[in-house]
Amino acid sequence: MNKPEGLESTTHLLLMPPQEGVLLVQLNRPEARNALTTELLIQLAEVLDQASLNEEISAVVITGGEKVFAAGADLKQMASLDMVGVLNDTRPAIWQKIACFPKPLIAAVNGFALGGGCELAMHADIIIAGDNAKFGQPEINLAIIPGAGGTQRLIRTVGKSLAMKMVLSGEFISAEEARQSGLVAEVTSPEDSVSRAIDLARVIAAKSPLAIQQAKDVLLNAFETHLDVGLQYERKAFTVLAATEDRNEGINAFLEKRKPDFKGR
Ligand code: DAK
Repeated sequence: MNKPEGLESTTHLLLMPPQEGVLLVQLNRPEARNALTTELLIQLAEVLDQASLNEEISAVVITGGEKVFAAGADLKQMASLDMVGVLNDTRPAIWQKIACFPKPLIAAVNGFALGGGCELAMHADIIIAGDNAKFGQPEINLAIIPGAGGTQRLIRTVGKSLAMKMVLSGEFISAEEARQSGLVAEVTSPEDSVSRAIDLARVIAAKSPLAIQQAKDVLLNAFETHLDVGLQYERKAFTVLAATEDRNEGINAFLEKRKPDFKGR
């Protein structure tokens, strides 16, 4: 399959041509352990923006290197930012774009996911980790704190005690600890993490894109709201889906004992 228009590898990202609705994006700054420069983040946000508009893409897998997923914010860039520089920094807006990607995003993490690297993994909807993965928020060692949602997403995901331990001590957790705490969905061998993430993304890509979009939206909304409001939000989304062709197709296909053919309508 040819690469869809606008979806080409960039200086910091390698893109594999989408197959079965899944785009694979690999962070590609091995010389700097995939440290997240502003340029890299802009490129990632642009790729996700293109992917969100592209009907050939139903899900995205993001990965890094074999030994380092991403070493966090680029400290050479960060060193030059004073307080006014941080106040005027464009990166929060770029992170926000990544957070708003409406299609499923799966991270396949091998090796270190540190600081902004751990935060990037937490922007994914699902994390598959190689058993050599290490997750950490070591910003405290630099006399700073996480700045791309690390404090907020970590505590909501792993709970207070572990989040406090990671953020206050800078200590890393293993892939298995990350799985036990709910940060990671599955642990595989390092060689298998990307293929497992792609397989899972393909399973998701075969569903109705409308139902997937609504499910992701409603699930993420649970972080933002009280249970009663979240339940109302779920009901509205459920109601909206009742008006789709895909929903009729899904139920009819089950009753007629055949595979559904979802059209995204
Ligand atoms: N930035 C820049 N360069 C880095 C880097 C980083 N984060 N991490 C590694 N490198 C560079 C090293 O400087 C070295 O470059 P050269 O000396 O060759 O020029 C090269 O990559 C290889 O590094 P190592 O020799 O250290 O490689 P190892 O394989 O031995 O170790 C490592 C890999 C990932 C364990 C280690 O490199 C490491 O500990 N790196 C730093 C991890 C870290 O402290 N990360 C937290 C960064 S702070 C915000 C958004 C986000 C953030 C803040 C604000 N806003 C929107 C407000 C996030 C902050 C952070 O992430």
